[in-house]
Amino acid sequence: MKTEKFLLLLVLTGLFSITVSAQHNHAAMGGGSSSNMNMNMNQDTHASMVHLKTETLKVSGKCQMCIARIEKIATENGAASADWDLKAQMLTIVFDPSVTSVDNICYKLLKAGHDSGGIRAKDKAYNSLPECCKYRN
Ligand SMILES: [Cu+2]
Repeated sequence: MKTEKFLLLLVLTGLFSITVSAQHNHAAMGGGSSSNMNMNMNQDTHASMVHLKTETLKVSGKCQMCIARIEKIATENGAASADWDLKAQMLTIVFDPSVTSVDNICYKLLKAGHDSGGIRAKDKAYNSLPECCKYRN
């Protein structure tokens, strides 16, 4: 009887410790997968921070010099890339919204004399453009 009780106790203790270690492993696995989730979330956040936006706005100009000037103004004011289509009078900019904005680039183009984003450049700015660049009739 005594030996049987002892063996039973031994078996129960053994089972108990197995159960505990199983739960412990489960908890460790749970912790592991949640930290993976955190890593993924961090990666997503990081990806959105460097996510580039592409916008197109109407910019008035006339010649090759305008192409160079307009694109230079855009890139000097934070655009990752800029492409002004002379025929379409449209500027396409690729930029990081945490670095610059359409409004910022638009404002700088207006100051240089180019009507931009539906806003007319001030006469003083327009008159400062070289003769070949004067796009108004
Ligand atoms: Cu020009």
